[in-house]
Amino acid sequence: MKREDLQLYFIMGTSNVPHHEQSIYILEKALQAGITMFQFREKGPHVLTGLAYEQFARQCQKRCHQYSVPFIVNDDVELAMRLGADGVHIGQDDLPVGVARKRIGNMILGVSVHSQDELQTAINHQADYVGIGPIFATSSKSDAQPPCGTSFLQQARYLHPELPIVAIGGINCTNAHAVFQAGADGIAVISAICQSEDIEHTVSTFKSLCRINK
Ligand code: 3NM
Repeated sequence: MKREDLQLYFIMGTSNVPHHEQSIYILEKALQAGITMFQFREKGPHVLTGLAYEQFARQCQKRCHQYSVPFIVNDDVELAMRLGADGVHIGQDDLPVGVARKRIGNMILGVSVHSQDELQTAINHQADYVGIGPIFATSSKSDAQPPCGTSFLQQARYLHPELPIVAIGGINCTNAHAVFQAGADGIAVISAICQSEDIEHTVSTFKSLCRINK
């Protein structure tokens, strides 16, 4: 994985859009506009299951391949293996980092961390990147922790200058600069893109903020 792949990391599942049929259209628009990584995250109320779940994942993966954008699966290691995904992202409530690393071999492994201990464990098991958040308040994750601001992000960057870090949670075009200034390589967003009225404009604004701060 290239560190630059984290620059604009789009996360989506069917519950993040008003109508399921819009999901692929939104992903397509976001890919055209220049997102650099994608995470398939089918969580929340009324999620797809069984065959529909897997078919939707495959549709997303196919679009990502067309744009050479890494396709990452949230949490579901078995699905990631079946599909031959580019990687897996796990949180602290999912399977342990060491177990995930063993199962997926050298696929990309991303881990959400909220403390120095969690960060060190992720590094010890060769996480390819870590996610830090929620930086700001978010309504896209019902069990999100309270917003943590940028101080842990800054600390992580200071202690690990070479570690790929993506910031997440409540990030939009207005506050993204603070996150880049704090040392993030990129931002991970759901609602900023899913609820955007002009995805092309949103994506280009985020990407220009990222360049300014490099
Ligand atoms: N994980 P939005 S916050 C999926 O803190 C996710 O680990 C978080 O959505 C974490 O960009 C979050 O709409 C939701 O705030 C991000």
